[in-house]
Amino acid sequence: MAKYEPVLLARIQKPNSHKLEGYRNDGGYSSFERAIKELKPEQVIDTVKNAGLRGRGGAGFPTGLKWTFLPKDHPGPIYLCVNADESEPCTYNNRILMEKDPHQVLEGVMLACYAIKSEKAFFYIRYEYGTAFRTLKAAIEELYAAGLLGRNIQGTGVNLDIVLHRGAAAYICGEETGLIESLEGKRAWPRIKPPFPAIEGAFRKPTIVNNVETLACVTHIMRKGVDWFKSLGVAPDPNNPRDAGSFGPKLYTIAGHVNEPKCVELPMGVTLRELIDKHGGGVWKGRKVKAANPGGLSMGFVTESELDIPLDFNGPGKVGCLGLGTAAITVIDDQTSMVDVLHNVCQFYAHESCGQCTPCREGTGWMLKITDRLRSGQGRREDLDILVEVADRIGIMPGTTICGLSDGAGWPVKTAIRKFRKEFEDAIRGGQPSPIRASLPVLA
Ligand code: L3W
Ligand code: SF4
Repeated sequence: MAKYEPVLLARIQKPNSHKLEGYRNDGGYSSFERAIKELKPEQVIDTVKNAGLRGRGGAGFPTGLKWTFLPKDHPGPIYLCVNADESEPCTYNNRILMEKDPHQVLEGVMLACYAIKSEKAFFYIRYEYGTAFRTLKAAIEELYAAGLLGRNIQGTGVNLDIVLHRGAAAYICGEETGLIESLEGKRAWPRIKPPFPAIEGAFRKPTIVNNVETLACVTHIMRKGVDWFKSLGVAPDPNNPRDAGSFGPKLYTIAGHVNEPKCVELPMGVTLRELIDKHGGGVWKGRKVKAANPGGLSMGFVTESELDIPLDFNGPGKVGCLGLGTAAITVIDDQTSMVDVLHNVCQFYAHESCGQCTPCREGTGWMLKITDRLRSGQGRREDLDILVEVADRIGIMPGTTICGLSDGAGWPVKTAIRKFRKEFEDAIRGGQPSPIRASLPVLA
């Protein structure tokens, strides 16, 4: 492949890349000014639809299509919520965009608001992201001072406010209806859908929730055009009439047991192996890959022999994972116990389940108890089948829960047991506690 020139990360090495002046000098906000002066909102929606942009937050839902779900001729208000509650383990692509080039994200927010006829955007940012919060706050203030936000922007009659809202420090705040509840000042308990937020969202008004990277892509689609966006990535599978393709640039984060953890921008469809070996500097300490997450913990695990799958919206599904998720790669080396890894995973979901739905609350707790037993050398032969059965039953897909957290909790368990079963069986047969267990607190 010819050398790829980054677009989303193009400016991050520049001095003061977060400041309005530099962004303006690089052509920033020209797309927004052109849109509000020359284009109808529907034209912006059509452009984003034609580009085939799919959401970068995890589900890959077509962005332009989501915008069209808003009720027609609604008297308003209509809201945009920016989902910046980035909490999927090892995912930090949004943080880099917000800290290093916040104006490209804000221009996407402004274009999206113009497209959906919203006069107010709520920017919900993960509590732990202090630097990004301060950077965005300053960037939004710059926009008000420059007359790019507020009332009657540049005499066009367009009004727009952006409200920055600091999150409540829980994984579930990133689930779109949990985010909305939290924004409204309540506990982030996800809502039953339908109604989807596009019909009834923040403050019971029609609301679009989009991820930070998705909105940054909107900026570049409006600047560089549909053909440019569609020239990158992977075209729809001709054998699958429901496939919408995986177009455009993508940020991949590489973490775990690699020599050079980093965030890289590449066209959709790069393989896991290329990301680990070429961009992540290979596995640390001269070791080999045992397992990896192809796109966030919730997607499940792949084995070393599955590293050649392309990371587009379809690739991970071909090896039994949930999907591309957040495109966050976590590498696990061949010296690491999968029993320990899975125990760590189960701790995360049991802690983060909001507890509303019995299958999720109890299921994540059971999975933690069983993996704790396996780690302590007290595992039973039937434990592995029980784990898979619980993981299979607690999802929104079989329809037992309100949100997707329970699905996300199940996939790493199912894939770890199915793909590394012998290692778990050996641990049960050996009856030895994990060697590092002695230094860790025993869970109840
Ligand atoms: C109107 C319909 N709107 C769907 C909208 C819906 C939402 C979007 C996708 O995310 C993923 C999970 C993990 N009318 C609609 C409709 N929509 N049908 O489309 O909806 P959905 O339900 O497919 O997914 P979701 O619940 O929004 C779940 C990923 O998120 N995940 C990641 C978490 C962490 C991060 C992060 O750190 N950045 O995202 C965790 O599970 O991939 O598949 O807007 O309203 N008929
Ligand atoms: Fe809460 Fe889990 Fe139910 Fe989601 S599935 S609403 S996290 S209990």
